[in-house]
Amino acid sequence: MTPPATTSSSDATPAFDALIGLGSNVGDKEANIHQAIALLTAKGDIALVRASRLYRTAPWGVLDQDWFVNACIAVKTDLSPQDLLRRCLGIEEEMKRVRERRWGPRVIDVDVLIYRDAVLAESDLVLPHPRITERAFVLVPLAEIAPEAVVAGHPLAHWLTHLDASDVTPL
Ligand code: PH2
Ligand code: MG
Ligand code: MG
Repeated sequence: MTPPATTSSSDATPAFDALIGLGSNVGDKEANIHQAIALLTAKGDIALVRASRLYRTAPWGVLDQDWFVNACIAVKTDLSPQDLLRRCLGIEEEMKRVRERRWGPRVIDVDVLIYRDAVLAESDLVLPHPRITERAFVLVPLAEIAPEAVVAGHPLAHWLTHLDASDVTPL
């Protein structure tokens, strides 16, 4: 097993095993994010290390839908990437997510973004998540909790300088 990802000793950021992204644009968006985090950590095998603020974000990809609330969390877990993915999808199911349109409206989306140093390209799980560097709604909350995490050869803070993040604002 690879060791947990770590951040620099120059700040107080604790070590984590995985970084997870959360999004909602249906119903009580803020409550949905909080509920998903509570469900994710309820069994005791996923521990919350750090949570970003909640952000109001403009829709990306499919533009004719309501604005989103997005957040990211850092967790400690011994679950494998696949087991962690299954838990994330299980929470979406429990919260009655309906999949109609790719990138369309959803009560909750829970994505495994980074798992330790894992580089995976499985049919249902690509790590690091392939679109992190293109999406300000992911990058801004993620860089808040793990600015030195490396994606595609550069720390998140680097990618942030390449994106317009003006439509991602803390709630
Ligand atoms: N998720 C998508 C597509 N577009 N836009 C925002 N602002 N936030 C999201 O979480 C989001 C999106 C597909 O995962
Ligand atoms: Mg998803
Ligand atoms: Mg997603």
